[in-house]
Amino acid sequence: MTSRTWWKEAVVYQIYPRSFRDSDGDGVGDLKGITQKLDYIQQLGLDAVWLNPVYKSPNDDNGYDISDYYDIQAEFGTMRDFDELLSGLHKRGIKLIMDLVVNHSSDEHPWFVESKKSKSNPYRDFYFWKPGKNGGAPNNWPSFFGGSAWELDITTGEYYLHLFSKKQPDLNWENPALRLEVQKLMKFWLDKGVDGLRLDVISAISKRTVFIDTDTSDFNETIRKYYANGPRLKEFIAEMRSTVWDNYDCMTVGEGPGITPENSKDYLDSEKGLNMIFHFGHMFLDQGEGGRFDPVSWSMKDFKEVFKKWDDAFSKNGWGSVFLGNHDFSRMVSRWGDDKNYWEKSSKLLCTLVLSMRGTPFIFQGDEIGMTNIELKSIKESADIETQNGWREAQKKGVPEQQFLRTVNYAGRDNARTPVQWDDSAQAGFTAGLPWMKVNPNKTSISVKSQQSDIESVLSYFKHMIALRKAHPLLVYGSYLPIETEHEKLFVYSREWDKEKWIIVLNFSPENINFPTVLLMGKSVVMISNYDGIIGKVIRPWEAVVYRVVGKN
Ligand code: TEU
Repeated sequence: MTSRTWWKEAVVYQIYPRSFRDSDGDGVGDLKGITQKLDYIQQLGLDAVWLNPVYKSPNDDNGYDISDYYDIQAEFGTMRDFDELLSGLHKRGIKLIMDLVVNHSSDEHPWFVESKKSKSNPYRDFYFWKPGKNGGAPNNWPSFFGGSAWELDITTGEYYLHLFSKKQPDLNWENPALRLEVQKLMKFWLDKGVDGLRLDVISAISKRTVFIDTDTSDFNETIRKYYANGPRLKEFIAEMRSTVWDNYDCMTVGEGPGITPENSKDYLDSEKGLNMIFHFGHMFLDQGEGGRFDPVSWSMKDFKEVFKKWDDAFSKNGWGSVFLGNHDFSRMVSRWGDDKNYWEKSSKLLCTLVLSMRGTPFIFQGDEIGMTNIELKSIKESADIETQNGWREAQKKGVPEQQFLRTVNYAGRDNARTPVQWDDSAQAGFTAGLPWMKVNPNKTSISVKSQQSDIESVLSYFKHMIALRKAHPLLVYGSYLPIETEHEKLFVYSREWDKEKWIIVLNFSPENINFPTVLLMGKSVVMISNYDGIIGKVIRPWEAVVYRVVGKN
């Protein structure tokens, strides 16, 4: 029986501060804006907040390019505002998980400013510098954000590695001096009382320093084989654990492309590893060879298989996290549900899945009210480096803007970054100024205000589902067993714990599906459902039901 801990029982709410709430009218969300909404966050019934980066940054990648790990980005506020937010969360019994980006820094960080000055600079080896080859980059590695993963710096005539944007140079973890700096900055935030760390791209911190060419055109395969899971990864994680994390009651969750069910144990050693990881198996199901902007169709068969494979991996070793959306992906109801014809039912169904699975649920801001994708009318409206660079690459291949825009409106990260819709006013109650990113016009029908007092709303359902999970450890610690059904779109699984058995039935389709009553050999009680009344012979379009089996007929 797995040991009981707060971060296994917690439901975590992800806040992308830029888009959560603006308190000073500059159009950008800020820390005070979050503090002003702490009662709302508490009323959701949450236990922790994961805060995307708020450190000083030129915002090339909206804060994932850090230029000062010890100070707050001016547009988000001050360190005093941060301390006030942390205190406000703790007063409400809510923990804070900070986003730590240490696979790379900003090119405006003093370390890099020094490093690029000369080959003999003391900070030169804080980053990876290589001479070119055959008049070009040292190898053929592509960046996540299009183009080469190497940038020539004319000062010293060498190239530096950047797996992401060229303003995000990769830090050289082979250098013990760099690792010591990372330990120091982690201690700084943990000493302030931060309760956990989400480690950005942790899978890539150990580089294969021979930097041989990738032998595949499949980007996700290149990640797995060349960027992630390097030779010293376990050693670096173990070192952070022993020098920092073990001295605090802190939770650590690792994020990173390239983590698989097979290699997840390398990240989750109970003595020397992370507490948990995000798995992306389902999040890349619709990505073809070219990655995000090369969408392919996905199947519920594969979707269910991913959850089974990952639960198997975590049941043997470690603990998982469950999410269907975050700041890097389309809104979950638009991607996995039906935001046109079954918006309310499918929003509630997806919320049921996330909160009834084994693993710590991470809910992205706005998903609790069923926020949807946004339709950009032109690429210029995108505020995401990944999309802007993707368009640059698409143009080289002659892809028409409207065609690329359709892909962006399906898969782009802007979808998740529109301002939270608090009400139906001009800027949805997000800001009194002009928002950094346009508000979704459907704020007139989808907002906190329009749902807060409606017992049938997505928001109310979300709160009920959280309360159900909090009241029943079975949903946290129970076993997970998928149940085969005749219909591919029917996702059915059981959770069992301490002689109690629940069955969760999710219809991922707009059809009525004959309900396999064989599943419920015994009597059952409906614990929650997104429809009124239960027919029992048919599972209705996008119907979600959580049954508690109460014994034989
Ligand atoms: O993302 C890393 C990652 O997992 C990528 O696959 C991610 O989905 C990204 O959108 C590229 O496709 C983390 C952060 O979550 C992301 O916001 C940052 O842009 C990235 O690292 C670089 O710090």
